[in-house]
Amino acid sequence: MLGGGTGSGAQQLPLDELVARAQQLCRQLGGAMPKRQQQPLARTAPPPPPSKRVRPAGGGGGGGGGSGGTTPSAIVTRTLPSIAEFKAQHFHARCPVLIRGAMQHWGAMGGEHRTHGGSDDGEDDAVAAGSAVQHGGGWADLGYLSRVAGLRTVPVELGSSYMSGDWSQRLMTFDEFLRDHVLQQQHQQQQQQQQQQQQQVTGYLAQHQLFEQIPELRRDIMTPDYCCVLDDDDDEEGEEGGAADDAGADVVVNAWFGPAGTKSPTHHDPYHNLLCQVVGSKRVRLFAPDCAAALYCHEGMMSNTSQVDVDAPDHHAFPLFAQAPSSECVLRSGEMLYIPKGWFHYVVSLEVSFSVSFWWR
Ligand SMILES: O=C(O)CCC(=O)C(=O)O
Repeated sequence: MLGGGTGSGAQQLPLDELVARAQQLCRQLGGAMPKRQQQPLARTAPPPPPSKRVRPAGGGGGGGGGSGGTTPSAIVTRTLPSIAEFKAQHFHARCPVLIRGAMQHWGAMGGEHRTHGGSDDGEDDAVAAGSAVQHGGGWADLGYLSRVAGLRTVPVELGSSYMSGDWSQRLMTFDEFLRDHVLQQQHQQQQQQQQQQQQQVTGYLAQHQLFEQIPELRRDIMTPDYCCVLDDDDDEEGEEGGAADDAGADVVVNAWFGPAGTKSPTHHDPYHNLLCQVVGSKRVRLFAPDCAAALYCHEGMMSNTSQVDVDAPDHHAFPLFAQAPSSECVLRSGEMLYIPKGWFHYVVSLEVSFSVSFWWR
């Protein structure tokens, strides 16, 4: 379906509606997202690209293997902790944890779960389109994603990172994104010897509420029960730390889909986060909130984002960084990482990667 075929899950929309929907999506992004700033789309054709994040002068860049700062420690790993364990040992303790064994039932993973989305949001359409589990391969099968989402318009970030000078954002169809930024890179990697150092612009479908836009894909994932754990002053969960019936009611769910080499600079968000890795893997480095001084955040709009490239730090400009303790993991398919509210995170994809983040307060 790449290159413009017709999928049963896709729709052709008039331009006006497309722009209106893009505006709505961007408003949703803006309402929930402190990290990436945005400007409204003009209601004219062709629409200018939405700008979720303000670009400061100068930029990030940066390279590969961990260097600088103290040597990161390993992030604690647990297999399917109970809600009570998660709450006491990680949520209240504000202690990151990598959780295994909590996603294999997702349709997106090729597992057997599909939520019952209710009668009015197209369950029958989704069945007709073929769910991930019916298809068997989950989201690792890009053909399935193309069939369900191929003709839909999505905002794609272009450039090495959202703080780099070359950063921009463009609306394109999901199929164009797959073809030009995901498959293209896989193809180049397979043919490395023929690669003429041709600079491929990194495209990242980042921090986008794709599942509001495409309910078929929402049915392939499940809000983790851990998201029902709240701070004691607004604790509404079930008795004895059990999951509340409306677990996930106020959870913001974002998609992060891209090739190897996408980079999210070190930043923090005002949400607890379960970053769930569906396809591929990412290297994630974490710094506690009390490292803020050593991370030299930008001033103004991007004051949640560090100026330090943690993989290639400038120790003269940022001398305190060398003392900042951090922890690190490679987050692999089927694993979720709990990032406590306010913790700084730096994320680099190691291969084609599709993650889903669940943010809650
Ligand atoms: O995966 C990424 O690139 C960044 C994820 C992130 O920043 C988040 O989930 O808040």
